[in-house]
Amino acid sequence: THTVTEHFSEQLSLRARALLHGLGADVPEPGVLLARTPISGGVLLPLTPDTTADVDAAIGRAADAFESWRTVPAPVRAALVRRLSALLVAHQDELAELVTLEAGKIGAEALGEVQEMIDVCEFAIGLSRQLYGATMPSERPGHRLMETWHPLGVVGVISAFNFPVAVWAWNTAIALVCGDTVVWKPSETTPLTALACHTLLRRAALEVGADPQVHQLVQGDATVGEALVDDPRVALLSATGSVRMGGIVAPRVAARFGRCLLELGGNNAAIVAPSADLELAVRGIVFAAAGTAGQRCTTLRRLIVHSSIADQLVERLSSAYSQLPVGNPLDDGVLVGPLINERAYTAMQAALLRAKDEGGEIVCGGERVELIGSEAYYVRPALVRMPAQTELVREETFAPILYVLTYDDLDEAIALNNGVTQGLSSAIFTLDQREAEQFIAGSDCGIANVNIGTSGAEIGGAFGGEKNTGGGRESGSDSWKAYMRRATNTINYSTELPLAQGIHFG
Ligand code: UN1
Repeated sequence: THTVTEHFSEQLSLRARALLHGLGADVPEPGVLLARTPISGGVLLPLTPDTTADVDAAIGRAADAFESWRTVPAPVRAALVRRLSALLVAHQDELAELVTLEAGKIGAEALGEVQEMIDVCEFAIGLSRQLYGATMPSERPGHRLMETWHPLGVVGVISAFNFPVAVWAWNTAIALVCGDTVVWKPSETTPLTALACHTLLRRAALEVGADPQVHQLVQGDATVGEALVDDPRVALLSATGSVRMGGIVAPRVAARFGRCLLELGGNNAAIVAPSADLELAVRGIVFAAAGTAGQRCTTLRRLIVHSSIADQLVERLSSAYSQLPVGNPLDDGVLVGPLINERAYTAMQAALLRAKDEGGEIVCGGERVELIGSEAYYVRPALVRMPAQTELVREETFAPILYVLTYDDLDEAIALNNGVTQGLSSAIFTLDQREAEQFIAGSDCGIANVNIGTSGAEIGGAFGGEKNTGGGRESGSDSWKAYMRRATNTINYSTELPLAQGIHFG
């Protein structure tokens, strides 16, 4: 029998094919890698995964392409990124819709993700004329001491399902202007958006006369990623994903003295102080905690509220939560789309059970909403009061659960903020400048915000976190330095040969 859900899944599959066609990508060879949509749980398209031999060949092509790409002047390399940016502008709607189909993001967030790609392209274009090295005074007469930055080599990019296109763009736009070539292994959950990005970049390369081999796409499961991790031709491995994945990747890359750039889990907290503008805080909290169905690495997972306002804030939040439209992310007005898959749903339910065991009270949410068949996992975002920062609260569950804790003095709140192994993002809501500054100085995270939530960073800043989050920085500011190697140069323009440290030799 042909169910309504099956029929709907077929329509989504046809839509995915049409979008790929519009984006210029060929329908891939069918195989065992199944691109699914979390909207219905159905299959969009079957793809053929790459073998380790394919990965080896792709790294070889990227390594060969590097030999000439590194000699192209950086502002000329930027032409490729400029063309990519123009193609992204032209295809923003189609690519965003593909992100919605494959990752389940609502339209506004999917468009925002493509905007983030365009933004980082613009940043990289400007950066291509600003890969500055320092000069410093030499202690010797007739000498110049300086630093120059050089292309690094092949960059391996491993990305996650939740930002299937923006995180690739952060890495690739910067790596390309830095003179590197890229081999990308996307999440096996989002192979179609990856194919679309790869196609757009290849097209941009052909249109500006750049070598299309500067970018390689390899698709498949962990064995494909491992082939990148272990290959000595991959100079930098930039990986986004779980702490568990980073724990496997980092020592293997280190064992061959490769470089790693890690963006791992977050367990982000916001402190709400007595002086906070509660109306603004509620809006910031709801976007950060329930937006993207709780599936950002920057998602707000812990709320640390001053005990004098806790009841009032929880009430306002629970009323805001009850009005959140959960549903098909293709529909206008929906704010919370599906979880990525059954595993995410099971993990969420297990966490909620444990919360009760650990003395928690589920204020609202957490239940499944069966909207589109039995293989799609829609949930109401959960708000859970906890008596303390228990073991569960210290873990990252990649689902929309916000744990609420209380505090009495700010030092205690900052200690709670820092009392987890992850160190990505953090925030405080306060109108007291002294508290805001104490928090900025005291938070041990890579991101510390005031009067906005933990998620939704702009590309201009360096993005990343400390501790188990991995320590890497991507995107803006001087993150480009991770994608280049530095040489220190001493130039003698005198006729003498004075030695440093005043040494006389002979
Ligand atoms: C991620 O979830 O991996 O700050 C990245 C944000 C986005 C990026 C999140 N700009 O929420």
